[in-house]
Amino acid sequence: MNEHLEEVEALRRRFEAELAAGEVSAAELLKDRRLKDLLAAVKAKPAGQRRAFGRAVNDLKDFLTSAREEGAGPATEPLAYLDVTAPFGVNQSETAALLDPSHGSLHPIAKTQNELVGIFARMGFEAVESRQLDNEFYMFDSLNFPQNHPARDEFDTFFLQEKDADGRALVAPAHTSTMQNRVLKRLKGRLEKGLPIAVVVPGRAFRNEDVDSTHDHMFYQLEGIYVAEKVTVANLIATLKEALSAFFKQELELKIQPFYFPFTEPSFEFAISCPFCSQAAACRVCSGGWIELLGCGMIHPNVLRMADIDPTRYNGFAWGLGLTRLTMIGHGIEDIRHFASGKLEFLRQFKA
Ligand code: FA5
Repeated sequence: MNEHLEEVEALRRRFEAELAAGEVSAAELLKDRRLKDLLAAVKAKPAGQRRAFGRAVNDLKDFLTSAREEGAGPATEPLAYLDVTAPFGVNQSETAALLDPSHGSLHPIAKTQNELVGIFARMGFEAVESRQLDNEFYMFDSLNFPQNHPARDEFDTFFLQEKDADGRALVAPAHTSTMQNRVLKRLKGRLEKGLPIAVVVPGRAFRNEDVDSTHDHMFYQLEGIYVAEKVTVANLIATLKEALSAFFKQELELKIQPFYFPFTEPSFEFAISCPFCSQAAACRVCSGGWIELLGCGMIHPNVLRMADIDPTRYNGFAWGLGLTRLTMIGHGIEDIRHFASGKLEFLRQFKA
């Protein structure tokens, strides 16, 4: 046996030993530098030796190829993973180390939401859940945003690459107003029976915002929708004043400023008188005694038409209130980023 054939034999013994020890996989051995050199050397062999040498090297390669197909080498079981939804057992923990519920508490935003939904329920509003994925019809078209109108940009909307079954772009809703068309369509039968549509919609909103102490890219809103016959701006003001005074447990004043939303006409921004000071210049919560809290207005006739409601017969109002901001005001929280920080020292402050 010539010296090169001996080398092939030696290499084969090394490979067999390494595979048996489970140190390395056949796939890795196929990339072995020495094996590559031997394969490359076949052509350069003198004619008399080339056949035997070529067969030996290729046999070695075939041996590794079939070992790879059989899965030789280190065990290839999937990596152990942690099932975060399983309290015990699956994750090899001993017993269920569940914390006593008294250790936990509702998130402060959940408390604000529950409280407000309760206040509005007592005023005759039912609650409907919002969505975390929507499309551009509900985000813009159903809300009277003209095509290519700059007002679309003001909502800093996140667009997904995927489209829905009708080819419409999917969006992360930038406000809870995306629910208006659904609610109006679903409940318009009530109007014929002489009943109002009175609904609140709590939910998450997402915006491509620069995050700072008062702006997050995910925050909570509470939408309100009221439609009946002969509804006036006075009804809108009275409803919100009553609800917010009940929330802060004191009589509040409202400051009403004109604003623009494509889906309401007229549109307003409401500020509430600061519940913590009497217009003190140095109050940590307000500026000059007022806190801007929500956008609102009388529902635009086109929004009613999009839901097949006759705007010459029915009208109404809608609002979008910042639940996250309301929670900050209610608890004197100075930075919006605390809410999603997951820090226990922050959350424990709100244990009832
Ligand atoms: C709206 O979102 C309108 N959809 C409100 C509306 C509804 C008007 C129905 C008319 C009829 P605006 O962008 O102003 O409007 O947001 C409403 C409230 O959400 C703000 O007053 C504020 O309290 C809160 N908010 C807005 N952006 C953020 C943010 N980045 N972080 C935290 N809260 C925010």
